Amino acid sequence: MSTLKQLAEAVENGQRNDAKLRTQTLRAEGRKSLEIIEQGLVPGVAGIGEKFNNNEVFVPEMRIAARAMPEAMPLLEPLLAPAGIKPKVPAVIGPVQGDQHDIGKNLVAMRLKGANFGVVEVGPNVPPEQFATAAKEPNAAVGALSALLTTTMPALKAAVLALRAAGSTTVKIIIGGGPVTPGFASEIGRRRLPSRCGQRGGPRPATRRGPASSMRPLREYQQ
Ligand code: B12
Repeated sequence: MSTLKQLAEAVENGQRNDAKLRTQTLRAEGRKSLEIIEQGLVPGVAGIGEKFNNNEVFVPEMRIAARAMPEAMPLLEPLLAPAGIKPKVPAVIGPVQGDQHDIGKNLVAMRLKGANFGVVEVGPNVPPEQFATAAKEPNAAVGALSALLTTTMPALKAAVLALRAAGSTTVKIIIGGGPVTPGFASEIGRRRLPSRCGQRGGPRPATRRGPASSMRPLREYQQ
């Protein structure tokens, strides 16, 4: 028997093995993958962020807690992105230059895979030209970029410009990360994409015509 709260605490305290075991137990007890992520793993990471904010812990503790997440995620990913489905829309995703935060990016990548995108993951800390190179070969239709630091937000714009300069004028861009606001998105030229695009229920399978958008509560923007 394990609870989502106990899982969150295990992540927050950086207890990797415990986090993994609790994730396994919750799955075995019939909890849905998304429920485990959204109500167990993510609150655990948010909890350590709160403590960091209040100067109760410092970077080393935050780093230890962050490592608990990749222990648990591989147990859930196959359930969100079923095997044997040929991805329809190529997408490239990564945190921008100077940004090491990739937990949220990994979650978004999982959701994109689950919605039938062929996801190329790069980074973290991805220079603009690396985005362009990564997008070229699969002829990516979607560029998904993140910045978790106020100081790396300008790199979002540089990455978008690089993707466009590489010749992909039709690439759809979605950006995300804590400090990203609708105001910033329009400042760098994005048009806001409604969070669920009028859809009901879970992710819509991707089509060649563009990205599905149902990764609530992600902040999503499209140019
Ligand atoms: C874990 C963590 C770290 C880990 C990162 C490990 C890793 N592999 O990711 C480590 C310890 C390395 C770290 C380092 C630092 N961190 Co830090 N970190 C965090 C923390 C606690 C959690 C981030 C996280 O993973 N959250 C959980 C995920 C699920 O949420 P998320 O990332 O926001 O993702 C969601 C959305 O943003 C969005 N999203 C995310 N990515 C994408 C991508 C796309 C395409 C889209 C559409 C959406 C999207 O969807 C996700 C799901 O909803 C936050 C605090 C917080 N509460 O956010 C601080 C925080 C982001 N860090 C902060 C700081 C200051 C730092 C350091 C500078 C600390 C230091 N002095 O060294 C360094 C910077 C390192 C660097 N160069 O990047 C500050 C940033 C302040 C600011 N506004 O600039 C925060 C907010 C802490 C704080 N309260 O002060 N950090």
